[in-house]
Amino acid sequence: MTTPERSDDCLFCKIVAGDIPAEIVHATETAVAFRDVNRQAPTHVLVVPTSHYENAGELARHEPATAAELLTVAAHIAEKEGIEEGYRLVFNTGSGAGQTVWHAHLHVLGGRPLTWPPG
Ligand code: DGP
Repeated sequence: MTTPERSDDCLFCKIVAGDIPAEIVHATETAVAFRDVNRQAPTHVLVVPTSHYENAGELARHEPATAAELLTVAAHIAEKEGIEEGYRLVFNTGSGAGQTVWHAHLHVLGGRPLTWPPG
């Protein structure tokens, strides 16, 4: 169920390709960061690989360097947004954890107090 190429019915592949508009905040060769439409914090950015894997585990197994790149981009976003003092990185993995889009993505959340445990 994982193909590195673009999946034609994948929302985030379409955003990466520019076929669906999104507020892109950063892009590298292997990752694209854009604002989440369903914002859960003043800063809520999604960092996605340009290649298509359905979750973070599959991405890490097939492209560990790209998985690491998502973290590097996330740290850059945190600095750019001025939230380095406290931000949260989340990979919802599987429907039981609330994953709704089946293209690996890292949530970068910050700009408000973040409680623990999460819901
Ligand atoms: P998750 O629940 O972890 O699979 O997160 C998917 C996120 O994707 C969710 O927070 C809302 C966001 N999202 C869904 N559709 C769109 C869209 O068309 N554009 C953008 N920018 N974000 C979207």
